[in-house]
Amino acid sequence: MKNETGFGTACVHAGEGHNPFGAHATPIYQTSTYVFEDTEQAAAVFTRGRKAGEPQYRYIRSPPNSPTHAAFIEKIRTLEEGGAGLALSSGMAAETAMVLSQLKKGDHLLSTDTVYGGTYGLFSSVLPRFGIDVSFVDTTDIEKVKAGLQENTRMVFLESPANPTLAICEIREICRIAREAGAISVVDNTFATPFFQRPLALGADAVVESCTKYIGGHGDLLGGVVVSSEELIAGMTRPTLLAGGTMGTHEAWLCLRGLKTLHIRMERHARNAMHVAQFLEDHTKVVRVNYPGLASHPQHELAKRQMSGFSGMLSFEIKGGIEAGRKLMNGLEICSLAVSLGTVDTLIEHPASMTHAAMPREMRVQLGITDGLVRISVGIEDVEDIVADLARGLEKA
Ligand code: LCS
Repeated sequence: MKNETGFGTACVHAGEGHNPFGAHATPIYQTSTYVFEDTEQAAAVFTRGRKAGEPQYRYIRSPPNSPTHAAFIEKIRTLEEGGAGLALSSGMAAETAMVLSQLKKGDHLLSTDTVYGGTYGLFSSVLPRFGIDVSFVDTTDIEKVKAGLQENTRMVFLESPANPTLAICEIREICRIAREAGAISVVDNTFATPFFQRPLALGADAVVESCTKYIGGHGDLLGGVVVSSEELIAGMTRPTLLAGGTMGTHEAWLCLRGLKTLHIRMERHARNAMHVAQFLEDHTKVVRVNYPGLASHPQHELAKRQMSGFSGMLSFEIKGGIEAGRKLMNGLEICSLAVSLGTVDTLIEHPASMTHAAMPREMRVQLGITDGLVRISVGIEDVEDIVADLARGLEKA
């Protein structure tokens, strides 16, 4: 579903307006429930809305939840070029809603091997308890994806760029192969955001995203979203409301506001990240930098084709392993030592002991998540200050 306006105009305007009293900003409808005039109206709202064609606001857990949620969903749906969406309480809740509603006992899920540690935990330790078979495959290699598909594969889950190695897989081709095999394809678009990558336009059936990151953008909320076709979202709505992981209203409003500046923030995140990546690549204490914008990235050409920019995340391997990494991370003043990502300020972390600690060590090492790997979510500060901070820290490492 192509946008009628430019991306930046959609960031600012999509979903906005239609507010009572001429309110300019969309209000926070801080209410749990909705009042009916009589039982007839109540019954009508449960089937079709207050008047024909109006949304069915009735209780906060039931999509469309509230007018604030609806405005946020309309904005993100427009940006991701999907037909409909659902707002969840976290990125993990969005993934859980996705798998709970689409998979059943006996089905197989094929997932990218390099995924966020929480995603790995959900897929590797929770789903098998419900009889869902899961395998983790190197999705940077199409042949391995083909070989990994099974008779009972019903979902292919991709994370690209992947957390924390920034590995990139060929979304269009994998989605095509998945469809041929009778599986739906889901892409975690958290790292790229719709500003740099639109998985639905590349052929994916659904997008999941942690709104905690770039969508909110300011590190002050927890949220998640699913965007897909109207049909798939209609099928997800009831299991999702029954599972209960709805986004809070204040969070929906923060996401709505955050998205208004997505295009501006992402440009600056990416520009700064490129600068930091180049600085690190030239530094004598750095062994390797993972950033899709560098010519040295193994899928740099694919990233150029598939994405319109390289976003703000990078990771690098420091000489001297974990000890050197500790000295670096403890010696910084502007960059904060913290998990999460996609915030206006720069965050630095150690995946092996923090975000990816739940992954078995052999698997981590095989995926390139070595003990000396450091991840940076490059913020929108003046890049000279970020680089100076890292330079000081690396001196101590
Ligand atoms: N998908 C990706 C790619 C993520 O990086 C995360 C969280 C999630 C999904 C889950 O989102 P949440 O439930 O936290 O909203 N990633 C984190 C990280 O790298 N550090 O802290 C959280």
